[in-house]
Amino acid sequence: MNIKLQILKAFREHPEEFISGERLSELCNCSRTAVWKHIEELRQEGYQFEAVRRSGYRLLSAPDRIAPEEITVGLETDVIGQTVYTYDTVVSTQLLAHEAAGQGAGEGTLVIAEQQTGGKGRLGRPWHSPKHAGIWMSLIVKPDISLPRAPQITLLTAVAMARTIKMEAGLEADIKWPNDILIHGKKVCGILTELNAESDRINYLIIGIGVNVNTLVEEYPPELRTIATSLRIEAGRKVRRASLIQTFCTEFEQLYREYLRLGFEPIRARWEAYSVTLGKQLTVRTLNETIEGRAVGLDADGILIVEDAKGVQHKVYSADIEQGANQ
Ligand code: BT5
Repeated sequence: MNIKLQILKAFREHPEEFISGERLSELCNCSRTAVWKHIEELRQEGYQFEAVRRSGYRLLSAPDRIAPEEITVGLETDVIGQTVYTYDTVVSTQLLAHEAAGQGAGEGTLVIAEQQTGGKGRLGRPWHSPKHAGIWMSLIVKPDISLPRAPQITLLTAVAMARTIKMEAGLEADIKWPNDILIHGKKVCGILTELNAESDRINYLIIGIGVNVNTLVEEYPPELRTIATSLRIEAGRKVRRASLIQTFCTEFEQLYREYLRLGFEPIRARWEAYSVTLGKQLTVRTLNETIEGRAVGLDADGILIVEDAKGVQHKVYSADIEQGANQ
């Protein structure tokens, strides 16, 4: 661990406390001059310290930066998010994550950017990813599951994010099948799961997650203003992106472990509790057909079951849905 990381770790482990220069130099195994130099560098990066003679330094505030040290220091996971690649401006974190996975990046690796110029949704739709406003990240996972089970990972991710939003912003989020997280009916987060597989085995999955964190209404293009929202708009305050990412990693890891041990059933029950799709009258548009019917549940594999007016049940693997009222 480099000196800067060790200094930040020391402050994270002793929040509110003064730590002397001498103690820091012992903890980091470096000279007091080196400590001073790194504290000055951290100040340049936006960290604020109070320095008091004889007492030492105290961390007052950290910038809302997407930097590896902000995410890995204090991260309470074993695997998820322990390796992080951060970028300023990229086309899409999905492309970089595919590249990283192809070069052997391990399970739990996160690729995050401050801005995407070609952020993408499903079916090549654009994903608006303005600078510093949100979390645009791709998570690499390598579950030992068969190909048809891949969509379950999207549902699991949505549950982890809904829980995270409650913990970090105090907001109740709803999940609209399959990949939208909504607050008061507007989209705050979208998930795009892509995979690399051979015959029936998955090599890796790239879970792309976009969260509108601190975006203001006027920062959305006109066509998104009525359908998109952000945590800041809903909570009436800014939300720290780095801690949201940390909480997400913890929640995801916990659910993912449970899923690998016990299968989809416990995830399904949780997903259903957040769902605003079940029980609704839907128009379902797949690549081949349009079905009108009511969402009656997820089957054991996580596939949406839609019952039409004749009582015929349809399995919906992948589609866009329009939701009506409860029936
Ligand atoms: C999604 O697609 O919701 C998946 C979005 C995944 C984005 C992440 S960000 C990190 C990673 N890197 C990427 O390049 N992508 C992933 P879909 O269900 O197809 O929704 C796309 C639709 O949502 C668009 O057609 C717009 O109507 C709307 N939309 C675009 N940007 C939005 C935003 N920032 N907030 C809310 N809605 C948005």
